[in-house]
Amino acid sequence: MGLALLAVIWLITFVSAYFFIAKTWWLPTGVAAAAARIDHQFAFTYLVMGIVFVLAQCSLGYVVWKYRDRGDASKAVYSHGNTNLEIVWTVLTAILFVGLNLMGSPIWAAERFQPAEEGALPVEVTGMQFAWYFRYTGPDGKFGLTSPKLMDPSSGSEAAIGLDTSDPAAKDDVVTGTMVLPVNRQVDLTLRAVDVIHSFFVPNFRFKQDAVPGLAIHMHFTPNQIGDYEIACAELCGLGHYKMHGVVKVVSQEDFQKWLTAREAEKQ
Ligand SMILES: [Cu+2]
Repeated sequence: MGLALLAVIWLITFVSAYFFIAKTWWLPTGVAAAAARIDHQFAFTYLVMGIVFVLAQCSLGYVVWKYRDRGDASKAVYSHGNTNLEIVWTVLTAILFVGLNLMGSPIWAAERFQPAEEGALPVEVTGMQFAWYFRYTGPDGKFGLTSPKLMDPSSGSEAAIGLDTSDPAAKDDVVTGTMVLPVNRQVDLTLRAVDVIHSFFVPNFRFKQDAVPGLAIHMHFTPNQIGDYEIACAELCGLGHYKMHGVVKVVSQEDFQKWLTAREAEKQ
């Protein structure tokens, strides 16, 4: 019986480790400037945790087999365990977790806390049950005012995000249901939410950030490959959460300018 348990534990360990080593289900292609560093950190975390997992499960199987019932069972006694050993593995675990955090956080912090570079494209993303809207400043380079009082999600588009059309700066703002971005230009993102917390997640950009009602959250990233990529909501935000997704089209600088000029012309 002890041997059978050892075999089952080792089998589960090796089979589950195989799927990660073979990358059966893995991340989609990374197409943003920070993607390589994020992937490197991700792979490193998996490698370290994978080694810990395999070692721990192998020792578990071994111990289960070693202390199997040999038919000469003596009475089991309770022991408090080994305090020194407990201190050692708690400290090691703490160092590991804090260390991985310290290694990874600068990548995220650079996108979150450093200001966007000069010439970055300002785009505002608004999440609501259950859609995403994207706003561009128009020729004046400024976002117009919005107001929670004017928000009317059932009307969609400008009314949904509460655009105050009496504000001169709002007159040329372009609001769309599809996100279009120029390749190799930094995007200065502002994230907002109308009703509940949503999470703007573009797996290909390795970008995920919550959109919180009442907050305007700034982040920036740089897409570096032309193509269509999926936007998902990564926060369980209600019954329609599963269908809250959109598309981000990364196009050439010229195509982007053409598209934006056409949208701006529609506003005239
Ligand atoms: Cu959502």
